[in-house]
Amino acid sequence: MSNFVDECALNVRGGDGGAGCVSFRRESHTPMGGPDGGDGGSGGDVWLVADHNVASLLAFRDHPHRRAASGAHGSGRRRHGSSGRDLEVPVPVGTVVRDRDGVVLADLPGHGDRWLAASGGVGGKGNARFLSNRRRAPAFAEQGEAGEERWIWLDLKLLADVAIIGFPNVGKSTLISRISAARPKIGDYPFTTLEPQLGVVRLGDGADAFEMVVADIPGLIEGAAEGRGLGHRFLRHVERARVLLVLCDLSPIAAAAPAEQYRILLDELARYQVQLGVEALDLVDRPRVVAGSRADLADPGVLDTWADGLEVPDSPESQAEPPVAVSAVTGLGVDRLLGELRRRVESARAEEPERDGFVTLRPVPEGIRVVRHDDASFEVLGRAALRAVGLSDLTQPEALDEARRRLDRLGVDRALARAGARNGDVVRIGDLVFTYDSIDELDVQPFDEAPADRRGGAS
Ligand SMILES: Nc1nc2c(ncn2[C@@H]2O[C@H](COP(=O)(O)OP(=O)(O)OP(=O)(O)O)[C@@H](O)[C@H]2O)c(=O)[nH]1
Ligand SMILES: [Mg+2]
Repeated sequence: MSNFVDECALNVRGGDGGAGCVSFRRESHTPMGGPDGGDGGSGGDVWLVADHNVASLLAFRDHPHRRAASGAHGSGRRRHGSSGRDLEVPVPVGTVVRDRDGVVLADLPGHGDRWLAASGGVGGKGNARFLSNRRRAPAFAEQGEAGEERWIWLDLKLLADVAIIGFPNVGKSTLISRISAARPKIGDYPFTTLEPQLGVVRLGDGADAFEMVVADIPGLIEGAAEGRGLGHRFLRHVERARVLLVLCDLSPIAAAAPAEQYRILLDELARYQVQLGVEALDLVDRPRVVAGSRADLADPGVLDTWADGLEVPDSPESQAEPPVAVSAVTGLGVDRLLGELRRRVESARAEEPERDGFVTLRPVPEGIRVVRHDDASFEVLGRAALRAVGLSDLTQPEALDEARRRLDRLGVDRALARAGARNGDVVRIGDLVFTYDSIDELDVQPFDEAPADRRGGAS
């Protein structure tokens, strides 16, 4: 099985918050001391971090779950539980994150870019926090909030300065192995390269030093759009290249004349662009450099004339320099080609807008949401609502009183009414189940309008 994985699903889960503690001070001279239960620690967050040492999404193929550590529970004497450690998940540079519906949540194009994939739960408050004038001995604490959990879909689109495209067997891999430290497999047969390879090309030194990342993409053939050859599977890795290097085989054994190869390759790029239906994608207008490969094998006549035939309708003026004939074996033309690529990459980089705010983010809304189930029961969803009822012992009148007040503050009553709940309907919030009219009866209404005699709760 291939070791290059460019799509995967990942399940991320933040650590759970630790529970708050119920405890009362005990000292020899104060047998019935005040509450001193400490808070639970918060759970760790899960972060995706772009890392140029990670080449593909392989690590997630067989192990798609990542979970951060949970917070520790609080304990007596107001000792707070420690927080769970954050988990940093390294992903390749160029990873795009989507949700179930394909909506882009984040894009991590630079080494070190970070995105919060799942937040840890908040730790519960200990009973010491619930001490008030009217509540002298709170015998409940808050539970820790569960960590956020979700599936996300990762999609790798390599970020290269230059992507080499060409027919199979034209010498793409031989070229990248000549100009960089990359060592892809080279073979005298089509489709030797089955997955994209990146190589770093270093030019000049001192103040003139320059680096560019070049991608060797599996060969393309006519009809790739209809799935021939390796199809369009790898063109996604061309999408974000700054410059395209179109390599046409000049050798007598080439599958087609150089100009014909060029035409077919551009045609495939155009079809790919149409298939994606993304107008913003400008593959056909992307700066490109055309080069002839295996020039040492070419007939002298071909060498003189091959570039004349590169007339392509609607072609942009991006091909200002005459195409270069190169041989990756003898080195002919390679320096000139690299100089040309460098110029193009430098000007493409210079034209790019400064990156600020590299990720697009759609945070999960904090509020509450009411859904109506098929059995006519209602469920209140949302972190805030779950947190409101996350108390250690809801059979306690005091705890229930606290939960009620919190739900009221969140506007749960109004939200239920708006959703069409009527007296007698069953409502669920996390583990708490009650009937709608009982909310009213239990006095969930704006706090300051509550009758004074009920305000004191059960104490
Ligand atoms: N004489 C000569 N042979 C070359 C040159 N470049 C590549 N070759 C040979 O051409 C064959 C194909 O080379 P590759 O680099 O594997 O070609 P490729 O374009 O990567 O092929 P795929 O990965 O199959 O798409 C190999 O036998 C190479 O040795 C060259 O400049 N001159
Ligand atoms: Mg190859």
